[in-house]
Amino acid sequence: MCGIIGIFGQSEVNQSLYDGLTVLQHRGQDAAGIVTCDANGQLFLRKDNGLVKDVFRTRHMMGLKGNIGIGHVRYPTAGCSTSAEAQPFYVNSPYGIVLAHNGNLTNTQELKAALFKSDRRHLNTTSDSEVLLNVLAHELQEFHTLTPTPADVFQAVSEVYNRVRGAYAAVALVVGVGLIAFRDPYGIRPAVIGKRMTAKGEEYIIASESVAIDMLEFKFVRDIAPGECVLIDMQGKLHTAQCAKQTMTSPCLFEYVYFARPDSMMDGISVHKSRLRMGSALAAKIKRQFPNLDIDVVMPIPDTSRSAALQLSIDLDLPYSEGFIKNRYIGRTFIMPGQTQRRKSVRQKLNAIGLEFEGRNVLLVDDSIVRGTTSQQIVQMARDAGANKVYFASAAPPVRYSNVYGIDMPSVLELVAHDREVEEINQELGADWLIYQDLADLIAAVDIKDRVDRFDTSCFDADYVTGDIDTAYLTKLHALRNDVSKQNLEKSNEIIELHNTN
Ligand code: PIN
Repeated sequence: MCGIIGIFGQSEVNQSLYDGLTVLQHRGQDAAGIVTCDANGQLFLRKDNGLVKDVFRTRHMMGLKGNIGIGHVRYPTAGCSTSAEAQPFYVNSPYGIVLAHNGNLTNTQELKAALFKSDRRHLNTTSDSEVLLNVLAHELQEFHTLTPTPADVFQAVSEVYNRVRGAYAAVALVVGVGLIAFRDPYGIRPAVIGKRMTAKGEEYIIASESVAIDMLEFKFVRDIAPGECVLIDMQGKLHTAQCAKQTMTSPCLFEYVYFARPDSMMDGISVHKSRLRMGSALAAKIKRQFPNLDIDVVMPIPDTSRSAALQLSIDLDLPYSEGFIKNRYIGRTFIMPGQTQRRKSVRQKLNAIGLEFEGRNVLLVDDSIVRGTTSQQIVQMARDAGANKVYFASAAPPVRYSNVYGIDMPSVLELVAHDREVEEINQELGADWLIYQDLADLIAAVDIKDRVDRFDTSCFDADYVTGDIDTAYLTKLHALRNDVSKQNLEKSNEIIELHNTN
């Protein structure tokens, strides 16, 4: 998963892009990058591995000149951990284009072959963003014009939609043409537009989440529609068009469960409110299944699950307490490569307040259970802290299948719920009792006002909305995502980096 931002300003945009990336940092902590473009059409790029605050120093910021720019924060995905694969990517022809994207393409191999054989384009990394950029560049090149019109841009993006499968929300800057953004025909990954008026004229922002719009004091305009393309031309004029033949609003359900910031609105839905409703739905299920359950206190596992846990405690009329304290200065366990590192980091990340646990029956609430390794250790920590009974509730249903649309989940065999029933999962976690949200309840909790056609629910039910995911694809993905292959890849990347520095 990644975060994208693009700004068309009336003055220098480097600071705003930087600030915007810091509020999108939760979408990816692996690498960051910004490209700006000045009035002469010169592009300035800074990208590297690391957090936004570490990648950009004053000297880099000074060099990022110009009133238009795009930025990116990257989440580590298999095959993508060297700084050469940080985004945005650049191609010089036609015009000079840079692009950053969030998502995952599902026909990358086919596209790579076509780019080489038919389009005569060279790819220098394994990143699918470079693939997407080259498809867009090729389609723009087909017009053989020095001054493409908005209609040409929209036609090129239509061709991108014809060729590219999977999930993608992209921002691109085409020198002399403007700032472009587009979202795949299913709208799996999010993208929003904002606007503000200045003394010099209008400014526009495109971002993965509305929190960036709020923070930079733009006004939220709307979500980019699935299959839509947005162009802000060099005069600052906004052009939009529906460029895909068939579309469906089918956002990723996991964004609401865990990934997005609670203060964002996505496809017309408040992430925060959807999490409160997840808590209510879970409380109702607990009441139905275990009316006599002896819970003394409800505890969130910080941070994401707080909203659901709070609402759950209110609905069950039980005390809510924060028994785990999180060290704010280390990364999220979910994204850390390698099992050994992950195991160690749970203890580094959380500490239990003994007094909150001693002799009590605690209901721990988490947003989801993926590998189960963190949950298992947390249950043990609660016991070590003196809990009498430890119950566990997940605001999401069992995660049983691969995510192929840009959330870097492990191989299915590493998912604790894969091929296991709830009782077996509970045994793995070592809790006294485990309850999961039902998928139908989760969907109802998020889409209360019927804003979307459906959701991408594939990691819960293997229903892949793009219709192109077969066993062969999933087998290949499994080979890439298991921990052994990730570690090998990390090692080979280290070797590549060593070669580069020598
Ligand atoms: C983490 C949110 N959330 C916690 C991410 C752990 C699965 N994990 C998914 C639970 S935070 S495990 O609150 O945003 O920091 O099942 O893989 O062990």
